[in-house]
Amino acid sequence: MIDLYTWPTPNGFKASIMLEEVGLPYEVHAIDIGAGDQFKPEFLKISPNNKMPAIVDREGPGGMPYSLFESGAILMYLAEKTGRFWPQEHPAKYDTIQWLMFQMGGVGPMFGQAHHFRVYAPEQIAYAVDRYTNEAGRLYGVLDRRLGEAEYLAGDFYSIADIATFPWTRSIERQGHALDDFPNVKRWYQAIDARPAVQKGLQVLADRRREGPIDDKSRETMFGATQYQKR
Ligand SMILES: N[C@@H](CCC(=O)N[C@@H](CS)C(=O)NCC(=O)O)C(=O)O
Repeated sequence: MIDLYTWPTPNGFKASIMLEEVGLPYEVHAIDIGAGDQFKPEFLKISPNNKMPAIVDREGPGGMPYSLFESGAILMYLAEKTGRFWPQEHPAKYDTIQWLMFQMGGVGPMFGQAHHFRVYAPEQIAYAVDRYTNEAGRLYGVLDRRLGEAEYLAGDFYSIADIATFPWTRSIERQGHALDDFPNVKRWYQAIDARPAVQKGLQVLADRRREGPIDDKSRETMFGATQYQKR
């Protein structure tokens, strides 16, 4: 049994989609990041960077409980545990890793900043909005060129690199772009969106997702004094 600590955000959906894809039993624990659950001492023990998702595998290596934070590491762990979605032979192994790292180091942080300055920031700062909207567009261009030469990011197989990237592309309008401008990304997006396990993973805590502008309490918790107090 896997304990999944999550919230309905792109990073959270990576883990819930993967758990649905591999078919491991899991129990969901909501970490309401607007309410400050990520700062609770019991959560910080498994996720010291106060971010979700995190997992605890009750039957980890050696039969002992094992906890893990960082969505990319969680995907690799679950892939290795089940032998799914991460081929171990060369070159497929590192073809997968390079696109997973591209997501973790590029797509996630840059799209996240685009969301921040376009949607969450209390004031519109033109330089920041332009910078991250442009960077998101550049990264969509990289994805589109890659998906013009390969069916999936790592090659002709669906992998943890796709599972990591897909949830972020669901919010393309929030990043200031449109799928119609990236036809190869659109083709890939529609294929992944049609997978039943993906749809089930996207249902995890979906009823708790808040649409619309962020409220002041959540903004303070995530981007104000609560986030930056010394712990
Ligand atoms: N690199 C991390 C990023 C996770 C992350 O940014 N999680 C956000 C929500 S999507 C979070 O937990 N934010 C709470 C906070 O910063 O206080 C991963 O991929 O797991």
